[in-house]
Amino acid sequence: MKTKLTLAALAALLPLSALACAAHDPAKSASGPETLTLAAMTTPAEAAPAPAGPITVTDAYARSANQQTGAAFMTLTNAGTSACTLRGVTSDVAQRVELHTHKDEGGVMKMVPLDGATVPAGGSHALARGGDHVMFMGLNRPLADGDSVALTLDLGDCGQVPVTVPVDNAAGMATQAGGGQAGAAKAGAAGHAGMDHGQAHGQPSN
Ligand SMILES: [Cu+2]
Repeated sequence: MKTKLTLAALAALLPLSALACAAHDPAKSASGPETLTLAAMTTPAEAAPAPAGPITVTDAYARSANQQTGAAFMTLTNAGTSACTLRGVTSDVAQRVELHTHKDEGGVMKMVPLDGATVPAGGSHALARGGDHVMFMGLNRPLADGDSVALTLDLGDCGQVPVTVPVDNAAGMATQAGGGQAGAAKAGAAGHAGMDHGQAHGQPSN
């Protein structure tokens, strides 16, 4: 009854052509307001992951080795009583954001995709130079010192954790940046067999 009254009121304000459309598809027209109402009622409960989850993030920083790629590092600490696993990271800073780790293969450090990084209950796990890291591929903007990058960490049952990561390009640049770049370049596409971002990753930018 309410819906009909609302439609009638709307129809009175619409031109004849629109009125005809509404008349031809009353079900569709009627579903609009109801859907909106439902969404308004359910969104708050569903969209608010527990803000005080078990995971805290410290010592986070991001850097880029060139204009195409970058990475973020941080320490995740789990105050909970069960392990949490970082499954993925999202950000609008790059076209692709992936979890990677480094793997020593015959003395050559290769970057390989990582399914998840587990943070033990009551413990911590570091995403660090030469190890696990958040990889940015296809940067949408340059990462300049003083900038910050907004990330959302997907920790599954442990929640979605938003993090604002400051850019510090100088952090460890002399060691790992050079080594990582050279290693990845030497490894070539083999380091990313099965991945299709070899070109954007570990090779000198133009
Ligand atoms: Cu990587």
